[in-house]
Formats: sequence, C-alpha cells, structure tokens
Amino acid sequence: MARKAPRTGIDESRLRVTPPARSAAGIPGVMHALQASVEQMGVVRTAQTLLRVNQKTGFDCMGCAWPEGDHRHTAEFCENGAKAVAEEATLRRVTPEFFAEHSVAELRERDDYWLGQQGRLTAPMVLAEGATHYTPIDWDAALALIADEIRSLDSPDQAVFYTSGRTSNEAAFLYQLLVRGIGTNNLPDCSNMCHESSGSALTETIGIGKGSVSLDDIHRASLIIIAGQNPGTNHPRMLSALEKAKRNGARIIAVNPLPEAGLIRFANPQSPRGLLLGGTVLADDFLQIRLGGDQALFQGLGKHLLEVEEHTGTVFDRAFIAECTTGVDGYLEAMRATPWSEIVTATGLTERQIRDTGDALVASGATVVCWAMGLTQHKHSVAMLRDVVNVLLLQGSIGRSGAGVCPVRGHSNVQGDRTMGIFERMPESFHAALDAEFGFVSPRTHGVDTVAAIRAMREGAVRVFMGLGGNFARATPDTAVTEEALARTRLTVQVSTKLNRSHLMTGRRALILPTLGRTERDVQAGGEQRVTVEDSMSSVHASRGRLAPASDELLSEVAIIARLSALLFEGPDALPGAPVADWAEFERDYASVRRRIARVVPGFDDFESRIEKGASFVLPHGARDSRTFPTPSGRAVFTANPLEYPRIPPGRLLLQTIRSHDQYNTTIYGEDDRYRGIHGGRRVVLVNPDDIAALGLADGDLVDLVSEFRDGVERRAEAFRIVAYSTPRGNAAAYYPETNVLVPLDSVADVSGTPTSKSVIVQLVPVR
Ligand SMILES: Nc1nc2c(c(=O)[nH]1)N[C@H]1C(S)=C(S)[C@@H](COP(=O)(O)OP(=O)(O)OC[C@H]3O[C@@H](n4cnc5c(=O)[nH]c(N)nc54)[C@H](O)[C@@H]3O)O[C@H]1N2
Ligand SMILES: Nc1nc2c(c(=O)[nH]1)N[C@H]1C(S)=C(S)[C@@H](COP(=O)(O)OP(=O)(O)OC[C@H]3O[C@@H](n4cnc5c(=O)[nH]c(N)nc54)[C@H](O)[C@@H]3O)O[C@H]1N2
Ligand SMILES: [Mo]
Repeated sequence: MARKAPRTGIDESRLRVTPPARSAAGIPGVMHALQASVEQMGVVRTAQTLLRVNQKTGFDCMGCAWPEGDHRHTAEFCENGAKAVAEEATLRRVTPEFFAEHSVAELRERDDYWLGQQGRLTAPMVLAEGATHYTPIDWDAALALIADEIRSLDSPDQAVFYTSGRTSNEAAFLYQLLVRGIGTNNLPDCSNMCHESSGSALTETIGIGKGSVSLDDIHRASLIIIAGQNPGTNHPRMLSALEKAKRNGARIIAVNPLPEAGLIRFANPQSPRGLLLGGTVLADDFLQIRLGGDQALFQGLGKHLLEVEEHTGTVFDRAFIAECTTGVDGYLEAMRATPWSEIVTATGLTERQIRDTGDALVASGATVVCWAMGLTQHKHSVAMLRDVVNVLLLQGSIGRSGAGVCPVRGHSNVQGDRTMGIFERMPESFHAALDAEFGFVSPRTHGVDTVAAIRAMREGAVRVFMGLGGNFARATPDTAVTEEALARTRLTVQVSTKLNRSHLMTGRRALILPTLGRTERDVQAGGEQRVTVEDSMSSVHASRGRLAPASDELLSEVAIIARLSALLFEGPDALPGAPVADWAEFERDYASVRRRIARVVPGFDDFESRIEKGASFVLPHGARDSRTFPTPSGRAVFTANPLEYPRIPPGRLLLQTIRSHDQYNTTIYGEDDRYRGIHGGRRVVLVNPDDIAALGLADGDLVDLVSEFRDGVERRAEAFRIVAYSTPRGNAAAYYPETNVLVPLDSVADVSGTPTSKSVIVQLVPVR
C-alpha cells in the first residue's frame, strides 16, 4: 500500500478564504474523513479500523466524549472521529534513527503540524543532561531513572503528575494511587483548562459536577439551548441526537458569537434525508451574543420568567422549588434588581430577543441547556453557569425527563479520569476508601491544578514533571512562561503516542515513554485486555483495540504505571508508608484493577460483569435519578450572582481562542477550517468588518496580536491575517494553540482557576 510521505509544516502564504459553509457534515464530511484516513492508514487498515469505532465490541472513539446510543449504526463515526483514529492508527513511525537525525533544537523549529505528522513514537528515549539529541534507553532503566529522581526529593510535593483525558479508567486509577502513594495530591489535568468551571458550578448548586441528562433526554426535550459550543466540528455525533430531537418536535436555540455551521443546518450522512434533501435546519433561533455575555443572557431569562410568573402564576415549578431547593428569594431579588439596560449592553442582544427566548422557556415542558468551552473559559464562568442552573431550577428542569444540564465534555475519558480520582482535591470519602483498600494513609493536603503547577515550576519548587498523555507545553496558557517553568525542573517525563512540543520543552533531563493507543491490541500475560471509559453522560463501557501495536516496544499505560509503582512501593527500598498491592498482577490482568475500583469508587459494584459483551452501565447521579442533591443542605441551591461581563478598552478587541475543523486540541490534522471558509493556513484572526474599518485596517492585512493584562508584560503572537467575519463588534477569534502565548498565566476564572482562553484583550498591530 502506497504511503504518502509526511507533509512539511504549514506554509501560510497559501491561505485562501471563502464564504463560510451553511451546513455541517453530509457527503463532503464523509469524503474528507476517508481521504484523511487512507492517507495515513492505507485502504485496508482504514476499513478495518473505522468499522470498529464505537461498536459494542470495538474501541471507544477518542474524538470526543459524546455518548453512543443503544442502536449503533455500522459506521458510528464522524469525519473528525475518523481523523482522530487515523492520527493514532497511522503507518508513519518516529524511530530512534529519527531522533539521531534530528536534534532537539532543530525539532523546536518545527510547527505542531509537522511534529504530529511524523507518526507514532516507537521506543523509549532519554535526553541526557546537556545532550543535544534523544537516545534510546530500555524500559527498566527509564523507569529506574524516574524512581531514583522521586526518591531523591526533599518532599513529595516537588513532583507533579499531569493527566490528559484519553487515559482509561484503569490507568487513571492506578496513576492516582501511584501519586498518592508517593505522598502528594499534585494531580493537575486537562480538565483544569476545560470543564473545571462546570464542575465547580454544578457541585455547588446540584451537588454533583456532572451533567444530568441522558441521550434519551436530549431526544425528548422540548427546548434545547446550545451555548458556547461548536458541535459541527467538536462533537459531530451530537448533531444526530439534535436531529432526532428536532424530529420529535424540539425547538433549538443556538447562542454563540459565531454563526457556526453545525448549529445552523445538519446534513446527516447516516440518513437518506440528510443525503438527498440537504439536511435538517437545526437551530430555530440564533442569538449572536457578545463574548462573555451569557451570564447576562441567563439573568435576563430569569428576569423574564419572574415577570411572566408574576402575571400568570404558571411558569415556576413551585412544588419543586419549595421541596427541593434553597435560596430562591435571594436569587429573585437579585433578578429584580438587574437592569435590562445592562443585560442588553453585556449581551449585545435586544431585550426583545431575550424575551422571545424567555417565552420559548415558558412554552417548554422540558428544557436542556448544553454548553462547552464558550461558557467555561471566562473570568466569571462559574457565576455564569450558576445562573444557567438558576433558570433551569425555576421550572424544575432537573431530574425530569427531557430536561437538565448538559456540559458536553471534550476528551473521551476526561469525566472518567475525574471519577477515578484524578483531582488535586478529592473528597474525604474517596481518601478513606482508598486508604482502607490499600493499607496506607493518602495525603490530605490539596495539590496543585494546572495553573498552580506552572507557578510552582516557575518558582523552582518542582523537580519532577510527569505527563500521562497530553501536550502540557502547548495546551497551557502563557507559552513562554510555561516553557521556562518546565526548563527549571530536573526531569520531565512524557507518556505519549505521538511526538509533540512537550518532548522538546524539557527539564534538565527528559524521557519519552511510548505507549499503546486505544485502537491497538493490548496483550498481557493474562491474555488480551480491555479498558473502560465513561462518556459525557456518565455511561461506562469497555473499549478494546484490534490493530497490531505501532511497535513491539510499546508498553500500555497500565503496565508503565504498575511497573513504576513496583519500583517505588515494593522491596527493601520501598517508600515509607507505601500502599500495599500486587503490582505485577495489575499489569497481568486489568480485571484485577477493576476489582479494586469497584471497592473504592461508588457506583462500580459488579464492575466486571456489567461491561461484558459490550454492555454499558450508568453511574449514579442523585440529581438526575431521584432529585436528591448531595449539597450541604441536601437541596439544590439557587445563587445570587452579581452580573459580570468583559469590558473592552477603546481600540482593543476581545479575542477568543478556538479550534479549527482540522485539529484535535494541540494536534493539527490539516490546514483547513472548512466550515468557516479558511483554507491552507491557521494564522488568521476573525474580526467584524466594522471593527476592521474603525481600526483603520483592511481585510487581509497582516497584524501581530498583542495581549494586554494588568501585569504589564507584552505578549505577542506574530503575523496573523485579518479575515472579515460575522462576529459581534469588539469580538475577535483565532486558533489555539498558536494564541496560547497571549493568555496570561494569572488570568483565570474565579473559583475554578481555568485560564480565560475565550477572553483575551488584544491590540492588532499592523506588520509593516
Ligand atoms: N475535532 C475535534 N473534536 C474535539 C476537539 C478538537 O480539538 N477537535 N477537542 C475536544 C475537547 S478537549 C473539547 S473541550 C471540546 C471543545 O468543544 P468546543 O467548546 O465546541 O470548542 P471551541 O473550539 O473551544 O469552541 C467554543 C465555541 O464557543 C463559542 N464561544 C466562545 N466564547 C463564547 C461566549 O462567551 N459565549 C458563547 N455563547 N459562545 C462562545 C465559540 O464561538 C465556539 O463556537 O471538543 C472536543 N472535541
Ligand atoms: N488557548 C486555549 N488553550 C486551551 C484550550 C482552548 O480552547 N484555548 N482548550 C483547553 C482544553 S479544553 C483542553 S482539554 C486542553 C488539552 O490539553 P491536552 O490534553 O494536554 O492536549 P492534547 O492536544 O489533547 O494532547 C495531545 C497529545 O496526547 C498524546 N496522546 C494521544 N493519545 C494518547 C493516548 O492514548 N495515551 C497517551 N499516553 N498519550 C496520548 C499524543 O502524544 C498527543 O500529542 O487544552 C486546553 N488549552
Ligand atoms: Mo477539553
């Protein structure tokens, strides 16, 4: 099978801009998926692989965390899921010879696209102190090096252990045990940059940080509000669920600064209607809101509901409010006091538009609110999401069929990782169960999250950094600061499938530990293994890869963690107070890990039998199942939140940093953002035409983006092409990770600590 040579980096001079698409998916989507896959995997492997995505006995798609329905289509994949699979199942290889050929300094000059295109990592590699090149190292020596560095710490808190959300439940559970066994809770994860604001707001208000709806609830909803999410690109399978809801009579309202293709119209490649008729019009209404205006919108909706209730007495679910909630009076008082004028300014919408949306709520018997990064990455995101919950609580739209909160997760197992204990501040009940199971005392002092980890590294307080997946150097804010922070450590370790920039921005020494991906067969002494994952709707199921591993030298994540644990916790040199377990058995048979999970984590009883033959089970969720709210008062909590929204200084724009259609976070699949009409380049900034004129600039001009923050540091992203685009006045958009250099480390959301990636004040400085 002919294999195309990897491409070179992106040549921005080939940038071409066309009008944005009016619908998502459909035949072009499927064609693109197949083309991308064949290029990387060849024809046979493409067919073998894609037919197993999300089937009951196949592997879980790493594209996103949207659930698979009970009735799976033969091809339960989407264009971008196929691209995610192709990235992993690629036939290209990064070998020891590759590292002999390319110095680290040279690789740093390459862009993310080029690095990712080199293929799968094949052998453990070490970058010795002062060395210019990575060289091979065997697994025992690599793991011993980590163990020695950990043993030499003055305090376990000098080590930091990052996790990205692709890690299986089994690996995540063992990893947090390893880290707590060492004696720290320094467990930052990608979630800190992602849905942490959702977790914070939901835990405070409904007692559990997870979504409360099932796929059936989406299908049965009478109103679905989708705010701050671009499902056509990032959760394409969600569009099928929305189409079904629509057929059942649901009204869909999209709230977004950008008219995203997938929100407007959807051509379903799996239904003949989609193919023949040009698709379903999904959104009935589109509210083109200003960046960060959503708290004001939801306060306006609360205000409207209150006014209609005062006239008719039929809007509020009074019985639910009285029996199951607290704080309604304070909330309503605050809503009365918020002036419409401020709501209109913050949202950029008219009072009429907001009242019409309010009327849709009044008319709805069951409302679901879905959201993603557009609502979680602002300074006031937690308050914003509390106000979303307030509106739903007024009508009792929680724990009822067709209604609830739906934070749509990103990474395919990010929710499961948190369930397994990847969190710097797990509740006492978790610690107690873990201690009882493993005969040790886990540390109770809270650890660092992602931003705090970077601060600690910057201060020289961290000696060992380990990443279980992900691309810490590139996904985090304030790129220059983060890279310097990583350089202050003694050892950086990356457990990875593909080459990325985190392998190049290292501590004094560095290790690359190559691991199996989800698509690959995982054979251990105890036979062929499967792992488990939890989707966005708390459903747990098994995943089993079928492809031959990318190299004979790969170890599974479970094996890597189990072996490192054995080095640290067994024998005469065991760390004092270490957890007690048969570490080799964990590697031999992952069912032995699941037996431990079942005894430590609530909701996993009979774990093994409940995932037999492709079965799945749904974890308990008090609010959803029985309207029991595990908050301190035992009730759902209305909150009164002062209205906040971003203020944009004159001559400046508010920049949001987003994903293109051709990327998976820091992995760049290609150079197009088809739905938005951007082709052949990524260094673009989307700006309202009136702002372009007001700033004395022109469409197509080349500018530097310079961000402004109270610390007075100049942060600059160079050479971006201005593209006139439909976005509210004062708002702009550009792709991440190129723009992470602009996000100040100290600019984080209140309470959740999430970097404000959707709210960066910038100046456009012409390049002369
Ligand atoms: N193909 C693909 N799939 C992915 C990913 C990927 O990179 N590629 N990433 C995965 C991950 S980890 C995640 S978290 C999800 C991310 O999924 P999304 O959250 O959809 O991703 P973003 O590109 O960040 O898009 C944010 C959306 O919110 C809108 N928005 C921004 N600010 C505001 C605001 O203030 N108010 C409102 N109402 N809207 C706003 C933007 O215009 C955009 O439509 O996708 C997951 N799935
Ligand atoms: N400015 C800005 N910054 C953002 C965001 C934003 O919207 N704007 N979004 C944030 C969000 S939502 C997220 S989730 C983070 C993402 O942050 P991360 O999760 O850290 O980043 P990814 O790009 O998803 O990680 C990609 C790398 O993961 C490795 N990998 C892939 N599969 C596997 C596997 O199965 N096992 C192992 N061990 N490794 C694997 C590969 O080596 C690949 O290079 O970025 C955040 N950063
Ligand atoms: Mo994410």
